[in-house]
Amino acid sequence: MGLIDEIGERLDALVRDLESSLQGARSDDDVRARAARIVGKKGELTALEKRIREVPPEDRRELGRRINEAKARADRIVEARLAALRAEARRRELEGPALDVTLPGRPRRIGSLHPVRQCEEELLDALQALGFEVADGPEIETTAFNFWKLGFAPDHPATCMQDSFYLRDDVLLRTHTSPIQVREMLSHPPPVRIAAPGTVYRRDDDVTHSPMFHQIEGLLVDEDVTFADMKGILTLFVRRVFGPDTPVRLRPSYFPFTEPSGEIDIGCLICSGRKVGCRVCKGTGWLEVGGCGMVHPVVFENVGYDPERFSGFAFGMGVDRIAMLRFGIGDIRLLYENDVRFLRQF
Ligand code: FA5
Repeated sequence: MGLIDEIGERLDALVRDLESSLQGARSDDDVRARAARIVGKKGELTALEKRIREVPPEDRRELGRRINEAKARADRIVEARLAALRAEARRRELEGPALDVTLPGRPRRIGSLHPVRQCEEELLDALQALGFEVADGPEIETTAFNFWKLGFAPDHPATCMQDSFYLRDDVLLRTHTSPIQVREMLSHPPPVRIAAPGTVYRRDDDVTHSPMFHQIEGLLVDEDVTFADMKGILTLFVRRVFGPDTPVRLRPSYFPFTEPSGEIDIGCLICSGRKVGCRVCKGTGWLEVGGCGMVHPVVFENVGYDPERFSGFAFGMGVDRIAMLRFGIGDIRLLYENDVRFLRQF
């Protein structure tokens, strides 16, 4: 018998082996594992294929044909066994106990908005009701928009490399939403009335300071806007959000981009001004919700607005802090741990 017939018989034997071996396979994986022993990369049939080099050149074509035919038969045997297993599984399912459609389904747990997002929406709703339009800007900001056009001096502590997350010397993760003021004024002539929510970043980390937190910026610019307008609108806004009788006060402060500047305080939501022993307002009766002030003429000059003709006010609030006050959360870090047991409460 020539070499070609010897290899040919071996091929036939392998295909028969495969067929009988697969009869014992009970799962798809089992079928594939058994098939791999013969037709896999390291299988016996694959090894035989390599022997094609040993036969004389005039017989190679014939051997190639026989090998391909054996492989095709092997493939058909594998497919047939897989199909038989599938049919068997279906038959068992149909013969098994009937599906009890009266069993109650598994309820899907409905998620809810994150407490920070809930507060952001409430604050924005109140501002939109007062005529502010929502605007936004990028989280990766240039030092020009984040600092210089807002009148920060290069030696201001906030501009320090240690205080902010810098990507390059002149590019950083924005430290507040105030650069949106600059972007808005550069791209729109007055009047402007925007509310801009956003994520901001600082090198902070303790129970009331997170390295990533959220602010909402407000900006209103027009002719004849006064400090009294600012106080009136802020009071309306705070009362819409925290209740109609909430006391509001403005406390002198400093921001490079507003003059005069103030902090917006509201009467303590927890002790309602009774003060004694209140841990939330630390016995002061007041809670700080953000900063505000009349837009500094330097900012108007930097964006090409005439400071003699236009005036305006801006404010910025920490949304996470407001959520903490609102829901009585003592540690800001709880807001970002994504623990569903905590989040489900709100
Ligand atoms: C500012 O960021 C000013 N841009 C706000 C402003 C806008 C003033 C427009 C005037 C006009 P300040 O650094 O105080 O200001 O931050 C504002 C609020 O952000 C704070 O009152 C506080 O509620 C919140 N905040 C600040 N740092 C953190 C922090 N690390 N984690 C959580 N909240 C913070």
